[in-house]
Amino acid sequence: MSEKRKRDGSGGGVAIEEKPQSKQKLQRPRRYRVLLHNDDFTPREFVVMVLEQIFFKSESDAVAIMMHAHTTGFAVAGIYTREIAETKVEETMRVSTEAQFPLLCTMEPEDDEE
Ligand code: TYC
Repeated sequence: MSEKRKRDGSGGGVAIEEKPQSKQKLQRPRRYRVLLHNDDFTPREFVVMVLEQIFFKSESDAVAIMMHAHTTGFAVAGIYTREIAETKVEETMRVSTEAQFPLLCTMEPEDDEE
């Protein structure tokens, strides 16, 4: 990150604490959990296909994640920086809407504190 971006506050989504230069820490960009929610109608195979094709999971991981959502109500499909998480949510909602399934995909910050 450039000195200019630190001073003008345009940190591009990366939180920089206002501290004297010597104590400034580089902070990790915030990460987000992308969640797949269970429903009664989306076929299991479709959820597995989403996990393989959008989240790049192996078949065995995809089946395990799908079954976790199926039995507990939701599952973490992956953890990503904000823009990547947003894209995964958008792509998942696009394919499920196109296929006319009610599969719901959301995201939430990994660390809930400010
Ligand atoms: N519960 C669905 C069924 O029995 C399968 C399913 C699993 C749907 C996971 C959504 O996130 C989900 N066909």
